[in-house]
Amino acid sequence: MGDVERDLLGVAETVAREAAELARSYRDEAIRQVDTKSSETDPVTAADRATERLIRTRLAELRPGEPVLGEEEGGGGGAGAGTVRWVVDPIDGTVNYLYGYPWYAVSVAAQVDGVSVAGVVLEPASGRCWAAERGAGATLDGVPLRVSAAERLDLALVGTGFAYRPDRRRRQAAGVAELMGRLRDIRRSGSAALDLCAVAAGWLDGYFEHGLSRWDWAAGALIAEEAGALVRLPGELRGPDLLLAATPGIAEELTAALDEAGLFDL
Ligand code: 2AM
Ligand code: CA
Repeated sequence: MGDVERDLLGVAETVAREAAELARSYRDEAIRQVDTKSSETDPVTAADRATERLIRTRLAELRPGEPVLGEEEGGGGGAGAGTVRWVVDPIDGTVNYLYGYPWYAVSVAAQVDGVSVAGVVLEPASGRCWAAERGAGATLDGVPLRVSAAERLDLALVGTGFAYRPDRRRRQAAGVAELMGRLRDIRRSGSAALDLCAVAAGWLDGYFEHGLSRWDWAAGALIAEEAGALVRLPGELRGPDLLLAATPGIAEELTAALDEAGLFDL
C-alpha cells in the first residue's frame, strides 16, 4: 500500500463518517416529522441530497480538484487517465432508510481509470465501518475480513435484490424462484453496498443483482474482492448488467445456476 492509497482510504473514511452522522440525524428528524408530511418520501429525498452535498463539500476540501460522481447530482466527468475519481452513494438502501430498517449505508469509493482502489461503506445505524484498499485487504472496524469457506451451492446463503420497475422485478423473481430449490436460502436485504460487505464477512456466501449503478458497487465490490470473493462487475458476464460476488468455493456453480435459471439475460 502506497501513501496515496492510504490517504485515499483515510479521506473516504473521514467523509463517510461525517455523512453517516448527517444521514442519521435526518432520519431521526424524519421520524419526528412523519405525521406532518404529506409524502413520506420527502424527508428521504432531502436527506439524500444534503448527504451528497456534504460529501462533495468535504471531498473538495480534502482532495481539491478531483471529480465526483454521485447518485443525486451525477457529475464525475473530466478525470484524466491515471487520476482519481470519487464515486459516492449518499444513502444506499433508500427504502430501508425510509422505514428505519437499519441495513442502509453511505458508500464512498476512489476509482482510478474506472477501477476501485479504496472504498468505505459506513452504516449510520450501527456505526460499523467496512473498508478496503486494493491489494491491502478488507476490514470491518479494523478487523480483517475473509469470505466464507462454503463449497456447496445447496448449502449456500445467497443475497439478491430486485429492480424498482415492476415488469423487470417480476422476471427477476421468476428466475430466483427457479434458483430457490438449489440453495440453502435467499436473502433480500435492500442495500447492494452492504450485501457486498456481507459477502466479505461470510455473512452471505454469494450475492447477485441486476441493474446496479456504479455508486452502488464501487466501494462494496472492492471490499468483497479484497476479502477473497470472486467478483464479476456489470458488463463482465454475458447479459447487460448482472453483478455477481461469491466465495470462490461456490462461484462457478452459482454462475452456472444463475445461467440455467435464466438470470443472465433479463
Ligand atoms: P438505492 O437504495 O440507492 O436506490 C436494492 O435492491 C439495491 O439496489 C439498493 O442498493 C438500491 O440502491 C440498488 N438499486 C440501484 N438501482 C436500482 C434500480 N434501478 N432498481 C432497484 N434497485 C436499485
Ligand atoms: Ca444505491
